[in-house]
Amino acid sequence: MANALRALAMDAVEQAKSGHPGLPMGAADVATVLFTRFLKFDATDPAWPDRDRFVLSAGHGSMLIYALLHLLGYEKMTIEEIKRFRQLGSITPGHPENFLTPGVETTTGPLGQGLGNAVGMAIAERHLAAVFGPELVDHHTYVLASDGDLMEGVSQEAIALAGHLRLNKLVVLFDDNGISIDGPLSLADSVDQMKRCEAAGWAARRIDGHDPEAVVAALEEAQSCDRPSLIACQTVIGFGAPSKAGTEKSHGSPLGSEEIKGARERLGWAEPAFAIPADVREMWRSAGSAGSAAHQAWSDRLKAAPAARRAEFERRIRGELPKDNVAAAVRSVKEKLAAAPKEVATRAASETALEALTAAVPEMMGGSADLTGSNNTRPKGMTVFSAHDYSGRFIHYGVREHGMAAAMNGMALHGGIIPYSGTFLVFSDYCRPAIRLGALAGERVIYVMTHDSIGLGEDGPTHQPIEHLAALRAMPNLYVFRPCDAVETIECWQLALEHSQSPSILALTRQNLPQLRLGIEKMNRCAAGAYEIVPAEKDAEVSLFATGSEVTIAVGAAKLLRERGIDARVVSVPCFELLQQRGDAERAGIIGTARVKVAVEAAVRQGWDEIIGPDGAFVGMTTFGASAPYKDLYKRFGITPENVAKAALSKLGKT
Ligand SMILES: Cc1ncc(C[n+]2csc(CCOP(=O)(O)OP(=O)(O)O)c2C)c(N)n1
Repeated sequence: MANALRALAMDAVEQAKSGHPGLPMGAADVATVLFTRFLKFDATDPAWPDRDRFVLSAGHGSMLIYALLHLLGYEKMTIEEIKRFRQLGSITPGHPENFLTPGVETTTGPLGQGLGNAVGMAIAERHLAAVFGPELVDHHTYVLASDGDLMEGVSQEAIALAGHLRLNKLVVLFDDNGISIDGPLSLADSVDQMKRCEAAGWAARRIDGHDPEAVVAALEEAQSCDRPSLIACQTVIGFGAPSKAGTEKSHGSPLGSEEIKGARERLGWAEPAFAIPADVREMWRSAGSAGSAAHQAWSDRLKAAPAARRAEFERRIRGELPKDNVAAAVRSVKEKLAAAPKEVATRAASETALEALTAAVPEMMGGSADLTGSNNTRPKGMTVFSAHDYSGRFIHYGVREHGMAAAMNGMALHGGIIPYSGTFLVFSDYCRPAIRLGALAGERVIYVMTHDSIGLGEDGPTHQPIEHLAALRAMPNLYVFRPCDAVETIECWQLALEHSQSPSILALTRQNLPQLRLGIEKMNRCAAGAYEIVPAEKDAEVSLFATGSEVTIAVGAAKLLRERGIDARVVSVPCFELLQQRGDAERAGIIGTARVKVAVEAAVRQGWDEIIGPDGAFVGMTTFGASAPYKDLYKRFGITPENVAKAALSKLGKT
């Protein structure tokens, strides 16, 4: 059965003239034992909520999972798809993509991310089991990780977090082949991975990854372990290839026809390319349907569950918001703000928003990378998710931004959870690889990123984001929100929750801001991405555009211009991406036709030209910031109402 995986991997890579045969050939025995003896799944329903999750963290070995899905009888994974490996429009892309291929749990390729995702999946499983009971949620998360996965820094964060939380249903099969692209691992690494995991509170053992009985014994032990498990499976990369096995030459390129011929002889595999003997196919197929009884038993338990619990479970798994609850929560926050306007930092406004929203949306799970008090992400009464209480909804991720972001992707992918968490905006750099994969894979993950400009003040330039808004706005399928006051904050939160196929970032201030939106407005004005927050008196000569804390500055500038007899309007731009999605006419209407356009944002200009044009004036940052009280910094860098007014006047030729 394992040789069938090897043959398909060799043949598909050869046909595509690119790909990685080494890992699938080396890990074939381990994967065969896992999928035929342990993994709980049903090939006829890849989305069954209580299936075990399998994460191929070493995504370059994608042919392993495609061959498995094909042989197990996943309907969409036909032999034609295997033959179209890496071709346009196939469901067999170079690296696995969960949104393309039923049976693929997560998008992997950037090493280490899959392991981080798996920790999030294991968190989601424990939490949902605590909430809905083991009769509805009780499954394992298995990972196949390579040397590269374990060398990446994010793996340390993921391993430490999993050990601390005692995620005992997480099992990592380490493809311990001692080879990476440059050659033997000894060129670059001498870490004892077992000791590393043990130090983090895991169980670890080493086995011969080509001995099926050893794999069985290790997996049995892992299943009853009270800690996460690492099974270091010693394997030979490219197993079976006569001259390339055990070397980096089998890692990432086709073996070539001679080598494949030799491998077929060594493995005793007489079939032509892409052919599987009927008896082997039959054995794989029966493994593929073995889970149907467990699936049926689970469906019966779900049917027998009290109606309300069942409905709630199904709603959460569908990823459907309790819309009325959300609307009522947003309304109540807005009503309170209308009755008693608040001058608060948007991070504090976000806490108020979260108090209402997390009460209305029980699937929201919060957290922070050790900045809970600064990010304001833990609403009153939200209990902590810990090894002692998995029903808690707040995760202390520790100082592990990357691991946190990767885990949140896994929680969202698992289903039934809407993860959000916090750090400083400047540390979005530490999360970026995971944010990118979340955006690519279309996951609803919400980042509260506070201390969003020089407005954070005294902590200085290391902590002051400058290029981050532009860099994040450059990423496809990511919504970057920068609300200007408490009302915009609750509106942006609502939008982030409603975008079920995209991650969102809320960039929030440390410093207090006045409430600009007064009175009661039912409409979510931020939904347009930008809107006129201060209209022109008659005919605007100047349009001022701003986001977040700088909207107040723009409003001040508009006032100064009026004192000079110049009619100016102010447009708040809480979300570039939503503005871009408007139709041309609507967008043009929002941007307006004033002769002069000026934008103000305490960040770099990049990206603003699409609103103000190359002739527009920009007041913002061109250098790193500095350490000082924030009011001094705004003056030092010239981000003031006076300077904005001056920039407009200069464009009008009225200095
Ligand atoms: C973050 C990241 N860096 C670099 C790569 C490119 N890359 C792909 S596989 C690999 C290492 C291969 O070694 P190993 O992980 O041991 O896999 P094996 O050779 O055993 O298949 C590298 C550097 C990547 N996919 N992700």
